[in-house]
Amino acid sequence: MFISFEGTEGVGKTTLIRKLFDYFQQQDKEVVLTREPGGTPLAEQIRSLLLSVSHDEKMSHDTELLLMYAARAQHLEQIILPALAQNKIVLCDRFADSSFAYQCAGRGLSRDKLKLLNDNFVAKMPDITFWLDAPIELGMTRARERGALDRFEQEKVSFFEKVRSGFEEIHTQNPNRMKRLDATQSPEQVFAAALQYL
Ligand code: Z5A
Repeated sequence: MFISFEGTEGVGKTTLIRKLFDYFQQQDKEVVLTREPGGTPLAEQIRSLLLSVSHDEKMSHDTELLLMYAARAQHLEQIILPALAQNKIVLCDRFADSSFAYQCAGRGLSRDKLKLLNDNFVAKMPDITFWLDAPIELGMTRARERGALDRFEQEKVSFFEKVRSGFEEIHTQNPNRMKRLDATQSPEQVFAAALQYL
């Protein structure tokens, strides 16, 4: 089973994934915990490029989109597809829905570009996607308590509002795959809701 976790920054994806990872391990299930962009050494290098704020030039939105998919292609081939072929559970912190929400809804890139990439380079979509949803300010406050901000985290609230509406749109169009979780609840409540759904 391939399970992805989506949402705007600081909503608690990583916290939930760790709890589910521990839960599945206690059940003696074979489970892989991974993330996007990243998940392999090469894809993690691409992640550094994407998140770094130290570029002398502004990264174009098209470059950002293509780097996301370069990392994803590597991640799918090296980690996700082999793990699924071995009947492992894959828990993935963000996947292709983030590209729709951030690059299309957020940055304003065309859906045709995204469709072209998804059709050609994404052989498998998640079986279940948890969308952790909370007001933008709440996630920002949680994330900002950690310190230095990456290139995405430096965006304004208005950008993240567009991203959130992107996730809302995916949810409306894929009610069977995407489950919305109320991320304003405590980590324990979010975990319990995810587990009950699974
Ligand atoms: N991106 C993209 O644009 N296009 C793509 O296709 C992909 C990604 C795949 C990196 O992602 C960036 O890449 C991302 C979108 C872009 N940028 N943004 N924004 P990332 O997942 O690494 O970055 P992130 O979303 O900023 O992750 P995050 O800030 O680590 O958030 P999180 O994983 O959802 O939250 P957390 O680490 O579990 O929790 C944050 C803090 O809140 C932490 O101190 C927790 O202890 C606390 N927390 C967690 N849950 C709770 C609850 N329920 N109550 C109270 N406190 C909580």
